[in-house]
Amino acid sequence: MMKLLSSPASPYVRKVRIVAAMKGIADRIEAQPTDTRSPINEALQRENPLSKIPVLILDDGMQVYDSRVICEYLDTLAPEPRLFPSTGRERLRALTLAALADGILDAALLLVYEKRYRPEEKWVQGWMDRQQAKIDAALDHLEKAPPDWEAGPDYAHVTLACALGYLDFRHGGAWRPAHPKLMAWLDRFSAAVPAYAATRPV
Ligand SMILES: N[C@@H](CCC(=O)N[C@@H](CS)C(=O)NCC(=O)O)C(=O)O
Repeated sequence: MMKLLSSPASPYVRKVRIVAAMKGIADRIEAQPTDTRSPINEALQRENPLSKIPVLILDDGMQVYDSRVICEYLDTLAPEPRLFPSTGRERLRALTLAALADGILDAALLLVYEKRYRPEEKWVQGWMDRQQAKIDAALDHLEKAPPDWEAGPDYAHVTLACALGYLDFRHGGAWRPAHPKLMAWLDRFSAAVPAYAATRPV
């Protein structure tokens, strides 16, 4: 049995859980609740020196991170559905969209960490505005032409859905009114991938 160092609130862990469900291999992975808030969690640091989750621990003890690498590994464990296009422009398109969605997530997480780990008198508004501007520009770009899929959603779509889900969870869904096409896109994704609703963060 593989182990996944996890938290139900983590959007990066959510990506992995959705991919595992889509590949039909969720029962081969045991979630191991992992604390990332304490100043140092030595057990986590031993598995990943960056002290970040998710970490997938393979049956032979090998540690795999980060979420993209884990998802790409899981994609090799069952043939269908193919979640990472193997070559060419399709692969480039998927990885670039996934990088954009991960970038939204990274900026949204930094905004949460600014408030969680720094005292209020040290919050830097200009820096927070800078992160928010990245999120807003990425969403505006995606709103012009939300990414479609043919056979079914792939890894990039999973990543975007998790980014939007995190904006709902930690940022009050403030992205929604200005992005109606993306809202409809997320509804379509959710209908196509039941694991999305099943992994709603708590
Ligand atoms: N690029 C990483 C990001 C992982 C990440 O930042 N995870 C957060 C939880 S949502 C974490 O472990 N944070 C603890 C920390 O940064 O100290 C991935 O895709 O897995």
